[in-house]
Amino acid sequence: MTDSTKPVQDVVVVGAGFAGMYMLYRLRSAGFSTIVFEAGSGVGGTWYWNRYPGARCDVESLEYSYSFSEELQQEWEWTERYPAQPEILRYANHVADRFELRKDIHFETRVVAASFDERSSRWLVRTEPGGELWARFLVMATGCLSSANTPTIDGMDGFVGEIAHTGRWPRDGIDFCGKRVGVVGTGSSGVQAIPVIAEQAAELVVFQRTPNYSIPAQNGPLDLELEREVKAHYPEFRAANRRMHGALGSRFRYGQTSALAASDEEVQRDLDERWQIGGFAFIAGYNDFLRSREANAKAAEFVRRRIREIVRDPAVAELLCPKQVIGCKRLCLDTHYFETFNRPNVRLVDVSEHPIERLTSRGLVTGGREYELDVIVFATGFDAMTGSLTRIDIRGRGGIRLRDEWSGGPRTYLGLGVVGFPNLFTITGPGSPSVLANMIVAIEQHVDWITDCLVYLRRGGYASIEATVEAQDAWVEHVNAIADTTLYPTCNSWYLGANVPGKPRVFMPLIGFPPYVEKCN
Ligand code: N01
Repeated sequence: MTDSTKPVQDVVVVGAGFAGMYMLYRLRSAGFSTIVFEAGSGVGGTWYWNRYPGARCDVESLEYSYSFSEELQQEWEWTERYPAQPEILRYANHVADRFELRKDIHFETRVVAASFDERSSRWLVRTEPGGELWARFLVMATGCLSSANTPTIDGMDGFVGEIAHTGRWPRDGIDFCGKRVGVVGTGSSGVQAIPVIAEQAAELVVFQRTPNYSIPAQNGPLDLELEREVKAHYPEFRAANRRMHGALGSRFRYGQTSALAASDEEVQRDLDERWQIGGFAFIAGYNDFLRSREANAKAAEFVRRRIREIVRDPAVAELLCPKQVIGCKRLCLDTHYFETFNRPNVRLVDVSEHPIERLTSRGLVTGGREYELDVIVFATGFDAMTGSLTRIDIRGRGGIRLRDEWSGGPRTYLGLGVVGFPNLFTITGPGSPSVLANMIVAIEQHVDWITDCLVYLRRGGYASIEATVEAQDAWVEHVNAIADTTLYPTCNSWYLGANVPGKPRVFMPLIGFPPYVEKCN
């Protein structure tokens, strides 16, 4: 029963990243009393925590930004083709100031539990530092990649040097000058950090378990002519991107034919041009790179050839050549990643056969050998898509726990709602395009949907909303059926939860933004 001594809000939003900020803006404009809780001391979410050297968005600046305010998108000036973390964080702060969002955000306040009271149809939300309040609706804007995954390794407490995770980077940074540094992990974070750390450190040892495909970002100062052109037609540009499979990249050509129908020379020419252009469109020249192993092999072999051309030591080049299907783990974009392995101060250590055994006070042991280090950087990723939700003790009808309900993998309707958890919304939750789309576009679509839904409930005088079992079951089946038409499920990616020991292997995001939007309408 609702305790009348505790405050009641219309909505509590968890997280003040790009999702939480826009959710607050929309709810406030629609007249809902709203409080946002944020564990960090500032806005920005993923861009607040991921301050590692080289951190940069892989989506172009002109696209990785809010579209809801014409004034905002006209006045903000990006400096590079892809925005670096400090610039994105400045942008997030600018948005918070411009729309006066901070007054409803409680910083350094972590939501640790939320339970649904069936009699009042309200959520009791508990925070640390200690506090409780009631909310009619609870919106999780906790991000898809925000629960850091640090491996448990014997001896971690005894290492006398510094340890950092890329996703929880110290605010004051780390001075690598003159130091012996180890980086564990070669996903997007490692691929971005390694070239920058290599320039500063005395020695850098990269511990690689799986080599990754990486395409040159071809980053540089923002093309002012392009900026003028985009700003002159921003709404049309945004609309064109929303029609794209991944809600981005409309200014590039996306091929509609099979790579198997083209000659090898044609395919190579196309890949070569796209390698020069840089970015994710590399793999978009043909429509079956992620559907046919034979087609995929053409793009994969192209990248392996480039690696062998770039890396001078043939043994190192071979170690860097990925063997899995290209694109089924998230494609990386880089600035001089493979070139970095030509530096005399950089060494690559393969830990695929001999996992990291332990840390000692002086360093890291693998393959029976100790590597002495002053700093160890874990670029080991995240408990993606579910971790930031299941680490909160969320209890729905009859006290059921989200963590238990999802013990066999996440189950949602539209990635927005969960059976047994009325009045709970998950922005870019599992089962929605989220990480397979431009995140900001996916966020805006979800936030708009949730706002419309709450306005509808208010207008109709409804106290609660919940997905039905049938709708959720059908949705989970739909997400899996789409994934099974592609090569995505064929390798050990975080999309499948395969990076976290013991996590059920379930393909979590929905492939394809435009058909998803249609289903939501
Ligand atoms: O994490 P990852 P990430 N011993 O999971 C290795 C987004 N992002 O932080 O592949 C040794 O991709 C692991 O090896 P393996 C983007 O969506 C975006 O790099 O599991 N190694 C892998 O090499 C991205 O995909 C941007 O065999 C271990 C690495 O650590 C997502 O975040 C920038 C290990 C983890 O790679 C996650 O990227 C950065 C162990 N015990 C991130 N455990 C931009 O937009 C794990 N690994 C730019």
